[in-house]
Amino acid sequence: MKQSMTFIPTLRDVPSDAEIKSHQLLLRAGFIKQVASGVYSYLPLAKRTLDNIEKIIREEMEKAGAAELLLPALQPAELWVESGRWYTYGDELMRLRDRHDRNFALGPTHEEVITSLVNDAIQSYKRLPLTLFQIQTKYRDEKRPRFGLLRGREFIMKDAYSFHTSEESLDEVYRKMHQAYTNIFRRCGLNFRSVLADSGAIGGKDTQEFMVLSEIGEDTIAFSDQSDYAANVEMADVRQVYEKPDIAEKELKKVATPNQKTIVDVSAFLNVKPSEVIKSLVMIADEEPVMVLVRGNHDVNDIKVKKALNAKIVEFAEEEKTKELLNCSFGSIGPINIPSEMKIIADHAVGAMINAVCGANEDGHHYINVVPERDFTVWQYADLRFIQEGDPSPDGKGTIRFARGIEVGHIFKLGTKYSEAMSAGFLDENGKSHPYIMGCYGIGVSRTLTAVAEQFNDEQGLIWPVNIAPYDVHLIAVNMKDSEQAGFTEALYNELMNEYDVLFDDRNERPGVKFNDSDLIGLPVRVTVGKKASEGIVEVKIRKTGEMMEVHHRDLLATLKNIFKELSAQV
Ligand code: 9G3
Repeated sequence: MKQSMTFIPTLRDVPSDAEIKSHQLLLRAGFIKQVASGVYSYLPLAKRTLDNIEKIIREEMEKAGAAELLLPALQPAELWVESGRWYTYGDELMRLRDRHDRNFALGPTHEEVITSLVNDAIQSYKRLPLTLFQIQTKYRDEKRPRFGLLRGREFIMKDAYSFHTSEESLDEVYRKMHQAYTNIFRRCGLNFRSVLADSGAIGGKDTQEFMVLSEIGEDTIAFSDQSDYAANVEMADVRQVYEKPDIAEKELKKVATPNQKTIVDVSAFLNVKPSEVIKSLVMIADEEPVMVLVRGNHDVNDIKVKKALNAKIVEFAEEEKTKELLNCSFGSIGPINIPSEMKIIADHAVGAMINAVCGANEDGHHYINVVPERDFTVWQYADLRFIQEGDPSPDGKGTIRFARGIEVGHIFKLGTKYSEAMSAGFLDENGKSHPYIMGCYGIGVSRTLTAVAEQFNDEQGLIWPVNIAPYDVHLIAVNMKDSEQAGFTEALYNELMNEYDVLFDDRNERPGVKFNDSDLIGLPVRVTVGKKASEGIVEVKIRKTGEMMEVHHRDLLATLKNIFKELSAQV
């Protein structure tokens, strides 16, 4: 493609509203253009890059036995009413009415559509398992779209859905999908980890997220420094054995702690460590108030509280609710002498505390020398805290470290959540009907593009991995006005095109502009035709390493072959 023919509106300045490197560079390199908050145009370079990512995805989906289809973005509300999600999803679900005033949603995901489609067509167990996928635009009205394509309101997702008669069959497809995702992200050149995750609102049990390690990632990953254990921090189990200190129990005492609210204040005021203070919170679990206790140096993990209580909804109580229940403010809450209907659940670490401090449910007062099970009774001990850096890894190997990650993929064992909600299922060999057992598997395709841009760039611009770069070679004529150079480059262009995707910068621009744009766009290899054209010599530059070499054009194809062989071997 000649650059004078295509559309690559590069920018010299960094757009002010772009906070992260990938967003800045994709805008400056003329890959994307914002149309509205969280809504972007993919310009020719981004479109080609997306196509390359999608090509890899299709190949791996094919290998995993998934058949591609394309579902509508425009989804009738009836399907969402049937699954019950029309009323549970709020502003994030983009809704509209057609000319007959019928309700529709712009699809944020397609469980309803695909389950209804399969149910209408597949009744017999003989037709299962079945795995279908699409690559399609999704719509989610994010409250705070940001970071360019990373969190957009319109984005491209590959979403796959599998239908099974048994858990074993689901396990097999789930494993194949995990392998397919591993292949996809490796072939895209990404540095990623698959981590244990929380299935969130959509339910189901095992789920794993594929995280691209990045400082600007929205998720925190807890991983072991001596094994392949990795989990979204919300999900990481804490498997720590706490030893009760071998000290005598002291007599419980109430002390004045005027204006001491936080754990730090109270522990400083009473001259104890935060880990010797019991942090008490009131949470509302399915409308019931529950007192939750963790050590002062730990944090309550609400996902774990929800699991421990087997509750549907768990929220932190507002301060006025706490005042209503315990007649005190947040800083003075404690488990001693609370209303009998309020259960106490505590993290395992609390069970090993002796002579601890806790709130006295009286503003400005705390108890000291508190002993659990002497001064208050815990209804249930459980793992209720967030894992912390330095904790032992739950698999017993090594120590936990944290990293930030960008979620680019997420695979779920859904079970029968949707098929039951939508009475969708199959008849077994005895003609008995069962709900489908399902899995679903997503990849953020446009998010993957931006994650690659985030991981691979330098001061000069983007550095595209060889498998997904929009073009292989950037061919640059330094001076198109010099007829010998122009002619030589045209000939080279026609020769290279047979072997590579070539972007030919044939513009009448100053050399500096051409080289800056080339470094910004970040194609794997640049071939420059300059003063030595008369000797048949061109300059070859490898974008990733900056390595430059002069090559006679008769050796050029062989040189490029070696370079691309080397770049591909590094994937
Ligand atoms: C909604 C809205 C936003 C949503 C959902 C529904 C996320 C929703 C979870 C999933 C699960 C999987 C298939 C591909 C892989 C991910 N945000 N999710 O269900 F109505 Cl507004 O999408 N779906």
